[in-house]
Amino acid sequence: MISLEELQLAARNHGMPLEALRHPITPAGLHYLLIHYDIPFVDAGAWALDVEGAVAQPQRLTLDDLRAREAVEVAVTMECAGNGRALFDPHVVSQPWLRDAVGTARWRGISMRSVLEEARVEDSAVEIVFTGLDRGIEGDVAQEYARSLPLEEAMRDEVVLAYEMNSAPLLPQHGYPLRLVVPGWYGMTNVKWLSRVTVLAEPFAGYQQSRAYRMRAHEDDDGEAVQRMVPRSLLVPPGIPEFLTRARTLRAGICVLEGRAWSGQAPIEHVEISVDGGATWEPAQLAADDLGRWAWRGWTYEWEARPGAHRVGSRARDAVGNAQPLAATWNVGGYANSAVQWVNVAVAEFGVTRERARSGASRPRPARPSGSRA
Ligand SMILES: Nc1nc2c(c(=O)[nH]1)N[C@H]1C(S)=C(S)[C@@H](COP(=O)(O)O)O[C@H]1N2
Ligand SMILES: [Mo]
Repeated sequence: MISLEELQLAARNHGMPLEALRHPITPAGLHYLLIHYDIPFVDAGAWALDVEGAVAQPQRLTLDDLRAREAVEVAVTMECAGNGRALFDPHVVSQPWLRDAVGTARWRGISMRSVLEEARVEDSAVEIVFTGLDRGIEGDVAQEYARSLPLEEAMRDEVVLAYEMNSAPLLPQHGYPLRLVVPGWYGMTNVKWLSRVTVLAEPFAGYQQSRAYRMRAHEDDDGEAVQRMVPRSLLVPPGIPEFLTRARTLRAGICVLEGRAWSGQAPIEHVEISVDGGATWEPAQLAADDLGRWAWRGWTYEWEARPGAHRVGSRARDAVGNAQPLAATWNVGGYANSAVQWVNVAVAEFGVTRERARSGASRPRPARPSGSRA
């Protein structure tokens, strides 16, 4: 089961409540959070970004310098590579995500390429390392959080050094004053509290690159680097939840199931729905993709919910044929568990709200077991 240490992580690093899938752009306070160490306290007046290494023209850029440049904005769905980890069996000890480590924001800042062009990257360059201000110890290694990108990825049009999230300065927990945003890649790539950009003539071998974030079948396996998000769809759990178990109850009749789907590999092409635990599947209706290529795509499905017990789920496929699996492949780090989300729904003729409204007011409140107190 989950230890107190994992609970300690889970209480700091919260997910996005799935009902917030209704928002095309996730309000900042509902966006998921993942912070390996501590949130640094940054004095933006004293802060500057250093661009150094294999460049002809090293740069030191203040926040005012960055804000004075041409701005770009992109809506991006970000998902932690560990999303779904707690659903793996055998259990993987780390941040115990269920499925809610995702969110979509509008990130505004300057294009990464413009910074690299100004610094005049040397011909020897192969990778760019992004280093945050936060420090900690992980796998016995004291480190600053740092991740690299191949040069050609860093030069992509839509890669942004962002100083705003949803039209406001970054919140401390999301990387104030500046973070990297790499659309399509898993969350760990998007280095927060950015302090240095270092151009390297050889591949980066830092902890978060060479030890963490690799798809390893067993402890001695070197594995493949985790990079782009695999397809996933999530649905807004229908009906109302029971407080403790979160089991869902829905009133019989037409229920429009809704959710969103995304893939870092290619655009979402198809979402299908099952209301019988996977025995049969029907296509969902895809919404217009007005947030652009790098954000999730909404979908709906009209369900005529009949009384009884149902198991509802959605499955996404992208334009290069990657499909969401019914069961994901276990790996040491517990990454990329994009297995279909099944929601058990009890459909009742009248629903429970009506029952409560009729009987709740006049009766004395029954004593509740302590487990159900907020
Ligand atoms: N400097 C720094 N950047 C970081 C992290 C971190 O711990 N330190 N966490 C990474 C991980 S694992 C994820 S999933 C995303 C989470 O971004 P968010 O908290 O803004 O949603 O930030 C990434 N960037
Ligand atoms: Mo993450």
